Amino acid sequence: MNKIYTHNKKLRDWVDKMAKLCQPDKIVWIDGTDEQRRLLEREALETKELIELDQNKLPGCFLHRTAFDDVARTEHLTFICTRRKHDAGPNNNWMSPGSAYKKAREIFKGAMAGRIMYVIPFSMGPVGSEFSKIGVELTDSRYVVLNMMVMTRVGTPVLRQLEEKNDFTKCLHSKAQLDINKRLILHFPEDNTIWSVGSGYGGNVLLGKKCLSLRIASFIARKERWLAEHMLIMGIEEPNGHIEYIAAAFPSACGKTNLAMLVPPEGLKIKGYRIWTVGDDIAWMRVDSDGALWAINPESGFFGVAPGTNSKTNPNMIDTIKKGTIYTNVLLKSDNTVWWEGADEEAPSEGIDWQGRPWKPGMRDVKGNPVLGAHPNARFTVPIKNCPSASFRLEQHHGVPISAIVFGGRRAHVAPLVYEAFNWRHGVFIGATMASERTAAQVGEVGEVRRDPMAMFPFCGYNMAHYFKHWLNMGKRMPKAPKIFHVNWFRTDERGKFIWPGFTENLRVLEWILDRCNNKVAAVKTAIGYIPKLDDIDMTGLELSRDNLEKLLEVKSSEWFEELKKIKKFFQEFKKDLPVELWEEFKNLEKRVKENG
Ligand code: GTP
Ligand code: SPV
Ligand code: MN
Repeated sequence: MNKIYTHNKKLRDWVDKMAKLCQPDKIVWIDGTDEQRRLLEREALETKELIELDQNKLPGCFLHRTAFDDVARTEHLTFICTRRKHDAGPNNNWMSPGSAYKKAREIFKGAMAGRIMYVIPFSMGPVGSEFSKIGVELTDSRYVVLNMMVMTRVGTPVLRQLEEKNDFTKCLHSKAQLDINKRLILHFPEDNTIWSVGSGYGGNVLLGKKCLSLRIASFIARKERWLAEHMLIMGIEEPNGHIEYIAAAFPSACGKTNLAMLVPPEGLKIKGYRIWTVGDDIAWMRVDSDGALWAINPESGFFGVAPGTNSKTNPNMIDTIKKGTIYTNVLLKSDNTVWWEGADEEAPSEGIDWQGRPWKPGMRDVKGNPVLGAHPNARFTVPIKNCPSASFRLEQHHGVPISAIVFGGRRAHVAPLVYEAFNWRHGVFIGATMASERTAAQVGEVGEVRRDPMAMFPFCGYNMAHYFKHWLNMGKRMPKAPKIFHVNWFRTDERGKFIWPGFTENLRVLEWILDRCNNKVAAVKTAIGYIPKLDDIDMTGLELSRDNLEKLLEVKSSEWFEELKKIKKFFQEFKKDLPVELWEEFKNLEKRVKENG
């Protein structure tokens, strides 16, 4: 064992106990220094966990390939292990803590033999902020250590915090055999513990992210009366220099990263907007003494979707990932740089695909489907500070005040481009009834519409009916509650093509949202909420017919009747736990849709 850097007995005892179980050859404490990171990189190159990219073109950049069946979060293997099943709710897979520990212990037993166990002390949120939470992850994966060093604040400063308090999330991870049949992602909110085994992929193993910052944190947040959400946070600097912040919840791979760092479109540039990125995935939000909602991003890096990222869709990200980036499951070009579907350049004439096989454009598999160079859920890990639009308030312990909460989904039909809730309670209903087409971010059928309340369905660490109640209560405690909106960039026409150009152009919709927050424009009342008057969306420089804009904002009663049926079915799953306020909102919506015919 290398030097123990802590006097914290609870931490030392736990590390010892887990080492006895996993039987590593050695224990290494992560101090978070550049020196240690470089050593880990060198070792990872030797073991082939990482491939070195061209260090002139892409300094500090590496490529990692996962196992072919370990490419996304495995929700069916993810469990909330509370003593009572009811506390996990119908939204979660549940296992009793006793049987979960027992099952996983069998897989962890001796799993680190021949390997090193790394001890990663990490802070979610600025070190020392009273809003931050500390975790310690034990892992036998260098890839995990290197990713955690980007995504969270790690090392000695965090251990120093732990000298004074005993409160940390115990996170145990082992790749074990990377066997999908022996893979478990277990959360024990009552023990402040996470056990993940058998995977080496992103959200399954970077335990500070979805496991701690959403599933465990949401459980804690309900008790401590704050919100842990799957939301981006961005600042929109108005021409007069004033910055308004919004938080937006879209399901996985539905556009958070892209929106959080957008560059204003040509037509609006003259107005002088500037975007500041605070976060692209997770927001922790509290009611402050001023009665407003304040948010921090607990992470310090992006773990973003590569395919589709190019200098048109996301120029800031293209700048961000030129250095210090770990690429996962993208295509390796013969010049030792990387490529993915939807990158700036045409497909290279040859390369090595995400599974490590020789690749050429136009290749087809046995079923006749195109063979992709990069996996659709290929990602990059990169520090936020690389981003040209990184907010200057990232390290501020207090975060930023939120003017608007924006919910959004990927819906070919039903949901219009944008609408506004009548009030907080109605806004909670809109969030609770969100739905979206499945993406490649989780294992399962892509395209299928599923309910994904507040984009938190896979991440709420307790009974979602209680989560809805918590949201309703939060509104009552906030004299200056943000306004709530819903957006949908993904409406399609008869031919299945997106009507709205999206990406940079989304600022036009945010502009309306802020105008509404500042009572600058009136709106049209519809059955589902307020929608913009056509002339209130600034279309300068955008070629989109008025006809199409009308189509984007259309609220079709026939579609909403169908939607109501689905919402009812979804709500019924929560039985008596569903807050009556949401059933009231349901009835109100039903009535309004009927009145509209
Ligand atoms: P997670 O990291 O999984 O939580 O996802 P995310 O919400 O941050 O998604 P991201 O911004 O990475 O976007 C995922 C996919 O959506 C990419 O393929 C984007 O190209 C696409 N996308 C993002 N914004 C838009 C948009 O405005 N319009 C359209 N049509 N596609 C978009
Ligand atoms: C998501 O799936 O929402 C992500 C990526 O942000 S992962 O970290 O794998 O959860
Ligand atoms: Mn996410």
